[in-house]
Amino acid sequence: MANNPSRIDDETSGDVATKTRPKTQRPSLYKVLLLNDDYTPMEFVVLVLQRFFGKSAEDATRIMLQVHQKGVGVCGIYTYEIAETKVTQVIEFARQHQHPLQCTMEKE
Ligand code: TYC
Repeated sequence: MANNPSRIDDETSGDVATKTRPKTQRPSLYKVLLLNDDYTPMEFVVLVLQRFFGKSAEDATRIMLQVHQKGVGVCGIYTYEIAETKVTQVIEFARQHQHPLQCTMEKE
């Protein structure tokens, strides 16, 4: 009998109300780094930073000069697979143009 107050529902008696709070994990991030060398033209490095990392001419020039002076510089910070793709694209583009430019990634 649906409305009988003395009847204990077999389906729900003993159930405990719970509220699940889904744990979302943020992915690890990786810095993509450009390395200095003595042969790659400065204009080529600026082009790489604009083409593959979406930098303005000004930002690209600033990052290129930092790499030139300090030996290494950060092009961008990405999740693993995006960072890996950028590294591959840069190395392949440099290889096609016969420049020794090197690019690598490092966990943040
Ligand atoms: N050092 C290079 C030159 O004098 C320029 C350069 C800058 C090369 C940054 C690589 O990642 C680099 N032509």
